[in-house]
Amino acid sequence: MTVIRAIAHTNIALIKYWGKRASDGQRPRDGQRPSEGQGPGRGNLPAVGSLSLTLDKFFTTTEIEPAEKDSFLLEGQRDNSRVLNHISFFRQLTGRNLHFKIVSHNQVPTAAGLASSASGFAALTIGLSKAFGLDFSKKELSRIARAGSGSAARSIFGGFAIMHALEDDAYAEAVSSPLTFQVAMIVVECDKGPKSISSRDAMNRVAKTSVFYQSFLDNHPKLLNQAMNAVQSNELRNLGTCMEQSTLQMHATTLGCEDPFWYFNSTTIAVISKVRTLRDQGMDCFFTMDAGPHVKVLCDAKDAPTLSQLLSSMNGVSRTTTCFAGPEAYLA
Ligand code: 2P0
Repeated sequence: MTVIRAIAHTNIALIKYWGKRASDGQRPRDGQRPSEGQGPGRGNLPAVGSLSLTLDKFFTTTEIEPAEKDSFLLEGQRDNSRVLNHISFFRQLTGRNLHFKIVSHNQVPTAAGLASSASGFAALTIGLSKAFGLDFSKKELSRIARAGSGSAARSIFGGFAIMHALEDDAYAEAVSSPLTFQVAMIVVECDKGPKSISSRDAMNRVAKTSVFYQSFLDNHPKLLNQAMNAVQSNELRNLGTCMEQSTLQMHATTLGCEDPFWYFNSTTIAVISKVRTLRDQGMDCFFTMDAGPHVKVLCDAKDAPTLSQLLSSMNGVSRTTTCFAGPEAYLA
């Protein structure tokens, strides 16, 4: 077997996945661990659906070749039990006792709230699928990617993708929309270095102790539905409004924990304020944040050069990257 090379692009959730489904379909109770690592259909089920945009500029490249035993290097560093579990899952699925050397590179700051696990597990999933001689549908690939990392299910697809969170299953599918080719997303880096609390740890803390988590769950279906309608009917403003509500509701949950925490820093707040001011002045631009201090600004593609210039000159902003809709995951 020659080396298999898989590439997947990162995605940013416009409507956020935040928290995992407990085995009984309720939020986890004290002391109850969410199910994880059990493979498609069962492991790592999100508590809510989500809607995302895959980006062109940030991606993971993963090379897979046969070996005596499994190994995984990310940017030259030995890593990570979740990846090794993913290989084991494919062995169990196929009954084939194959082992691989896997080497990944991120064209995205690793673990900085810019969704490197999404592109990482999507690339790994399509690469391993090929390595084990499987021919899965995209829906099935997205299910398997999800077991590795929830957001990875959406990176199997290009453009907009919706993640369906069912009672005992979850997978993503593509959403076609004229907006795919009309929007840009400016990634505004507001800090350097890795995030302080991983999203997995954060979600678990929120689900167990946040007084605001149930409100987040209760309001989520309506928001997802409105955002889907906006994407399908080509309404950037409605989409942007739902997107901002979703991110603020997600971040509010961290403030409601017994041991509160937050991902914002002063630059994050300044950038959000600037986006709101520009909107008041007539520009269609909308913010979102994930499990890190960076801000992603959704806008009309024609406004991206002006907006990027305005945001990159702000104090504390280390870099801006203007992204457009990216492709589905593929073998190169
Ligand atoms: C999202 N995030 O929808 C949300 C919004 C971060 C904030 O999915 O535990 O790395 O591997 O399933 O996918 C990041 O969490 O979590 C994430 P796991 P993941 O994009």
